[in-house]
Parts: sequence; C-alpha cells; structure tokens
Amino acid sequence: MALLSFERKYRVRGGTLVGGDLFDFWVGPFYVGFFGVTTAFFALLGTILIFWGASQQGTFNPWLINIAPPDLKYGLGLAPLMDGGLWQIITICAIGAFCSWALREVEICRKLGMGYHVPFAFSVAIFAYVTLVVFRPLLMGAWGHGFPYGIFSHLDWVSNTGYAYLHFHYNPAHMLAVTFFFTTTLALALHGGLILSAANPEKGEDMKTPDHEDTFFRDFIGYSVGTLGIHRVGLLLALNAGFWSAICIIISGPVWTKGWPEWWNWWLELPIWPSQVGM
Ligand code: 07D
Ligand code: 07D
Ligand code: U10
Repeated sequence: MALLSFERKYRVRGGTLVGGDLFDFWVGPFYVGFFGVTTAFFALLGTILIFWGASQQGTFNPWLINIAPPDLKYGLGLAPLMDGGLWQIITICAIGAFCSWALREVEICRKLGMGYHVPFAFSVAIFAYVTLVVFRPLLMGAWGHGFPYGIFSHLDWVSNTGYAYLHFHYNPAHMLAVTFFFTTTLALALHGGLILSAANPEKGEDMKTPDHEDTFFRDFIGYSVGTLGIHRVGLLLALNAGFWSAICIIISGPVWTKGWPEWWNWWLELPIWPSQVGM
C-alpha cells in the first residue's frame, strides 16, 4: 500500500513504552512496535492452536470448530491438553493478543500526542471478555464456566447460560446493557445522518456548517449537545453498553443463583404493601 502524503509527516520516532527504538518501524501501512510483535506472536500461536484443535476434532468447517473449556471437575486446575487444556492455552493467547493490541494503540497515541480514548474504549471490550473467561470462572470455582471457542458452540453457551437463570431478560444489569446498545445505534444513526445531510450536499449545493447541525437539533428537540459533545455522548453510551454487559454476567452465579424473575420480588417485599405489614 502506498504511503499517503501526510503519513510521512507523522512517522516520527519515540513514544514507545517498551523496546526503545528496536521495533520502532512500520511494515507497509502498519506500525509494528514491541506490542505489534507480541500481538503477532499470541494471535498466530492462538490461531495455530485453534486449527490444531480443529484437526483433532476432525472438522475444518468454520461454523463447527469447537474448542471447549475443561469439565467442571477440573475446578481451577490445569486440565489435560485434549480435555480443556487447549482452551486454557488459547485463552492465555487471546488475552495476550488483546492486551498487546491495546498497548500498541497506546504507543501510537503517544507517538501522535493524542489522548488515550481509543485504547481505553478497547479495554472495556477486553474487560467484558476477561469477565466471561477469567473473573466469573474464578468466582464460581471452575474454568468450565468459561465459554467455548466456536461460532455455533458459543451461541449454545449463551443460550444455556441464559436459561440457567430462567429468563435472562429479567436481569436488571442486562436490561441496562441492552438499553445502552440500542441507544448507541440510535445515536450513531442520528450522528451519521446529520453529518452526511450537512457535509455531503448534492452537486452544486453549498456545504452546510456546524451551526446548521446545532440549529437542526435545537429546532427539532429544543437542544443541541454540540459537535464535540455528541462524540462524548457516543463514547459514553458505547462504553456503558460493554461495562453493564460485564456486570450482568458477573452477577449471574457469583451474586445471584436463582432465576432472574425472582430477583424482582424485592419490590413485593417492600414494607409499603399491606400484606407485608400484616394487614
Ligand atoms: C463487526 C468487528 C469484526 C469482527 C468479527 C468477528 C472471530 C471468531 C473463531 C472459528 C462485532 C471475528 C470472529 C475471530 C472466529 C473461530 C473459533 C465486531 C465486528 C467479524 N464473540 N456472539 C458473533 C465473538 C461472545 C453472540 C459473530 C468473539 C460472548 C451472539 C462472531 C468473542 C457472547 C452472536 C462472534 C465473542 C456472544 C454472536 C459476529 C470474544 C456475549 C451472534 C461478531 C472474543 C458477548 C453473532 C454466529 C461481530 C453470530 C455473534 C465473535 C464473545 C454472543 C463469530 C470474537 C460469549 C448472540 N460473535 N459472543 O460482528 O452471528 O462483532 O454468531 O469474546 O448472533 Mg460472539
Ligand atoms: C465479550 C467481545 C470482546 C471482544 C474482544 C475482541 C478478535 C479479533 C479479528 C476481525 C461484550 C475480539 C477480537 C477475536 C478478530 C479480526 C481480524 C463483548 C465481548 C475483546 N441479549 N446474554 C449480552 C441481548 C438474551 C445472555 C450482552 C439482547 C436471552 C448471556 C448484551 C437480547 C438470553 C450473556 C446482550 C438478548 C441471554 C448475554 C452481549 C435480545 C439467552 C452474556 C454484549 C434482544 C437465552 C453477555 C459480557 C457483550 C454478556 C450477554 C444483549 C437476549 C443470555 C447486553 C439485545 C434472553 C448468558 N446480551 N440474552 O457483552 O453480558 O459484548 O457478556 O433478546 O454473557 Mg443477552
Ligand atoms: C473511525 C473514525 C473516523 C475515520 C475512520 C475510522 C472510527 C474520524 C478518519 C475507522 C473506521 C473504519 C476503517 C471502518 C471499519 C468499520 C468497522 C470495524 C465497523 C463496521 C463493520 C462492518 C461494516 C462489517 C460488518 C460485518 C457484518 C455485518 C458481518 C460480516 C461478517 C462475516 C461476513 C463473517 C462473520 C459472520 C458470521 C459468523 C455470521 C454468519 C451468518 C450469516 C452470514 C447469515 C446467513 C448465514 C447462512 C445462511 C449460513 C451459511 C452461509 C454461507 C455458506 C456463506 C457465508 C459467507 C459469508 C461471506 C457470510 O472515527 O473518523 O476516518 O477511518
């Protein structure tokens, strides 16, 4: 890929966290850095192990590949390779690759003198993943509570885990997470629509300004959050979606073991009902 004219200006030395100048270079369009090397290492090893696991399983059909976590009987110990050990090593590779990817983002931010918003945001996704395969299994006493690595098999895990709590939609943190996911798409649709409607006019027409964008929303809903503000709102919504997802699953098991519909009984147990105060 050709170097874009402005890229040369930004391809500056420094900003690395580890390794000094050693890996401070680019390959084609990609910045390498120490964490580029560790990303490649973990991602490659993890992928090779998934393919090796697939060969042992006897299928390379991508929909059907399944690397299962250990049986619950192994608790928090190491499991034999073909009985969940592979899942454990692949999990280490995945965490190594995701954290390396985030740290590579940090190095690029430092190089360019930018804020750390993007790596922070990715860290929330990593937090959700680590909650699923490390924190929750640790709290529940067995690696077997992690989800299996396979396209359909991980869907089965979500469904089974959901029904284990009878009706997962009644999980209040799941409600918050779902609402944040929905609101994020609404906000992005409004923002994408607004920017294109102002900044991408028909041929021959003038491009409109941020004043137009502000005015549209003041006319429409009486308030404009502003052109920088909408990006803050967007980030906040999206990060909350991931954060409340992690919360909704970490409380399922370690905190609440019954069906989620039952959790709402606290409402009926408030001392505001005649039946609760013996009337
Ligand atoms: C569009 C960026 C590109 C990324 C893509 C994913 C792989 C996996 C591995 C064959 C938005 C690349 C996929 C590298 C190949 C093997 C072994 C991001 C974009 C295109 N899921 N999930 C999918 C993962 C969990 C759930 C699709 C990963 C939890 C449901 C894809 C993780 C729970 C549905 C996928 C993960 C859960 C999916 C599309 C990790 C709760 C769907 C993803 C590491 C979060 C949908 C067949 C996408 C589907 C789907 C990947 C975790 C639920 C295969 C990598 C355990 C209900 N998930 N998922 O577009 O069609 O993400 O499934 O945590 O309906 Mg999943
Ligand atoms: C974990 C992904 C992290 C990804 C990383 C990067 C690569 C590289 C390379 C492309 C968190 C991976 C990158 C591999 C790829 C290239 C080149 C993201 C993660 C680090 N639910 N539910 C959620 C809804 C029901 C249940 C979350 C909706 C049923 C369980 C979200 C509905 C039952 C769990 C959500 C619905 C049920 C969840 C998922 C509707 C099943 C979880 C988003 C409309 C019968 C999971 C932390 C997420 C969770 C989760 C939405 C229905 C069960 C809020 C909209 C009623 C067991 N559900 N759900 O977490 O919270 O993203 O996980 O019905 O565990 Mg649910
Ligand atoms: C930012 C920015 C900014 C910029 C920027 C950027 C942020 C300041 C300066 C940077 C942004 C970008 C460069 C854009 C990148 C965008 C993203 C990463 C997010 C958007 C993502 C997409 C548009 C891709 C969306 C992908 C989707 C919807 C799914 C596609 C996935 C697959 C093809 C594979 C995975 C799918 C699975 C597993 C589901 C499978 C299910 C189906 C396909 C349904 C049907 C299934 C069947 C019938 C089964 C059988 C199917 C078969 C046999 C064939 C399947 C074949 C396929 C190819 C699917 O701020 O400004 O500028 O640059």
